[in-house]
Amino acid sequence: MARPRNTAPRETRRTEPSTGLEEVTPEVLLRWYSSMVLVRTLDERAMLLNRQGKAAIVASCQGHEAAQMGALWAAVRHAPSLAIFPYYRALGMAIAAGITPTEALLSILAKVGDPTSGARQFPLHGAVLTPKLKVINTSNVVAAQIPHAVGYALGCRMSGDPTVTITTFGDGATSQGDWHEGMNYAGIHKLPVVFICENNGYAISVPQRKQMAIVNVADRAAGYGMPGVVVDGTDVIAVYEVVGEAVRRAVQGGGPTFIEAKVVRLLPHTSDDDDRRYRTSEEIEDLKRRDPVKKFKEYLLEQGILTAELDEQVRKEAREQVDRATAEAEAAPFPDTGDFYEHVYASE
Ligand SMILES: Cc1ncc(C[n+]2csc(CCOP(=O)(O)OP(=O)(O)O)c2C)c(N)n1
Repeated sequence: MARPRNTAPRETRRTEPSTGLEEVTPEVLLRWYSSMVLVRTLDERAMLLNRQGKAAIVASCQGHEAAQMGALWAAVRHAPSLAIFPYYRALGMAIAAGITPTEALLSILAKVGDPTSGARQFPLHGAVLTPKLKVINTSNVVAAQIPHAVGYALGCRMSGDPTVTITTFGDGATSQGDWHEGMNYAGIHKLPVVFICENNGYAISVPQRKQMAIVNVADRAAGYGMPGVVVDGTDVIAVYEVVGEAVRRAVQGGGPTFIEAKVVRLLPHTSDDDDRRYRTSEEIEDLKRRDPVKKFKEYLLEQGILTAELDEQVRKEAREQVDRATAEAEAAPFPDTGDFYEHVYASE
């Protein structure tokens, strides 16, 4: 695990330029850990609800938590305002953006109260607005959100809006024309966009080596005139650092950055997929060694920030919170078929 730079002695810290990490205290690290445990518990519950026939489809984010949450925490901290265009595997990002576990489960179960699409779309797809953060569109169409994000950033530039735009996607999305077009345009116009590739090594069953002849997707960024940064996406502190740097660069007019966060996909592609057909159990066991929640726990234990007792308490609270959210979401009604056309056409 990367160490927060603020662990440096006080004298060194004062002479260094701001890393934006000064406020990452042990308390903050513990809060991050609790949030990551909550997302893991919620994701496991969503998969369970799918197996009970209650959630139609789940695209698990297990293994992507550090990349999604570390990125958003850094971006919220460093951007005056944010616009986000994520992809479908984004439960961690949604919770970091302020969606509650109950709201997430209302969306996953397609119930009344889903704040993203009113239960009309794939879970957690749609716009969510808070004063500092706008989730404009979550895309299920691979890479479609990338030109949208770039166009949005251009609109902000033209209207003098200092918003930084972030878009996230998988490695497979970088095989799509939309990605290349978006990257190219952002590079030419030096737009304030941070492109975050959550590279889990697979596009459903297609391994990276069958998608591209390079090891690091980030190598492609040079072709679009922007920095390409590789980061261990299972290390929340490392992600926080590189995304913070990219956001500050965007804010200062330095243009776009491409970040490749190397993550692990601990579960099948979605609840509809059977990865035993293309991954060995040895490979999955190996990936578990890079489980971001487990790694962060080990780091915090090692640093004396977390204890076994505190960890048990964090997990108990997460279970209780997810149990309450499940009960609330299960008790909520399904939308009335009579309002099927609402939110499609403007009402008078
Ligand atoms: C334009 C388009 N083509 C195909 C699909 C079907 N599809 C859904 S997810 C996916 C793989 C995407 O893989 P990647 O971008 O690596 O993201 P990951 O799911 O691995 O996180 C494909 C091909 C789609 N949704 N949209």
